[in-house]
Amino acid sequence: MADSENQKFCLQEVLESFKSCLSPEKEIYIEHYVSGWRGLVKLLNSLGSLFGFISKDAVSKTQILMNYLKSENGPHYATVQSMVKFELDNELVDVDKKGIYPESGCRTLLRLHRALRWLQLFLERLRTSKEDDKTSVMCRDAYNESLAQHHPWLIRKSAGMAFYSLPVRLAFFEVMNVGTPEQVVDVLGKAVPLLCEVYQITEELYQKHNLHDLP
Ligand code: 1PW
Repeated sequence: MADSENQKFCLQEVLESFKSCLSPEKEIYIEHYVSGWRGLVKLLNSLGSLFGFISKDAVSKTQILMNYLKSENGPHYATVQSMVKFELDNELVDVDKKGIYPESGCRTLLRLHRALRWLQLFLERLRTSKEDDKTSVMCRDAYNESLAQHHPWLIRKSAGMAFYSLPVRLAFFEVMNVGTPEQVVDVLGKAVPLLCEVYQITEELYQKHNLHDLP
């Protein structure tokens, strides 16, 4: 595991990465998208061993995208938009569900994109939560509303077990590493709309190119 993934999570840092993600033309830079996810991996790693399988998957998907960025085709992977164009133009995507390209950039990013929706729903619940609200319930409800629909039974069960082990609300706020609970709520108020915007742009792009069912 890279050193950076052992470092402490900081919500502000993730916010900065997702902020840098958007170009003035609202294209999404993959490098910053990935670094936002690398920040989130630090959060997952601080949540204990039950989150290990979740963190591992996020690491492997970010690694696939980084490898494309560093490859000779790197410039085509600068933004999500250019990646979609490049992979579609060169028939590097399983649009007809044949499963020939199980590691295409488009299908890999689709998984992270779905997970981003989960995160967005969870953080919004956290932001508006009351003192006695349970993080496990917020996380589970957000998961059931989003990512769970794409997961088989075994993963849903494992995820459900991991959620039970989440720290209680105030301890979770401390994990966010931005100061008092009021400051956490404040940063969440900036982070959630940003995640929402990045999510929405990707969602529309995938809809336009009919990429939502990539195997
Ligand atoms: C408390 C903070 C919550 C942060 C949520 C972000 C975690 C997102 C990763 C979820 C991974 C769950 C376990 C892995 C499942 C994979 O099978 C699945 N990956 C995802 C991201 O949904 C599908 O990938 P695959 O098997 O088609 O390559």
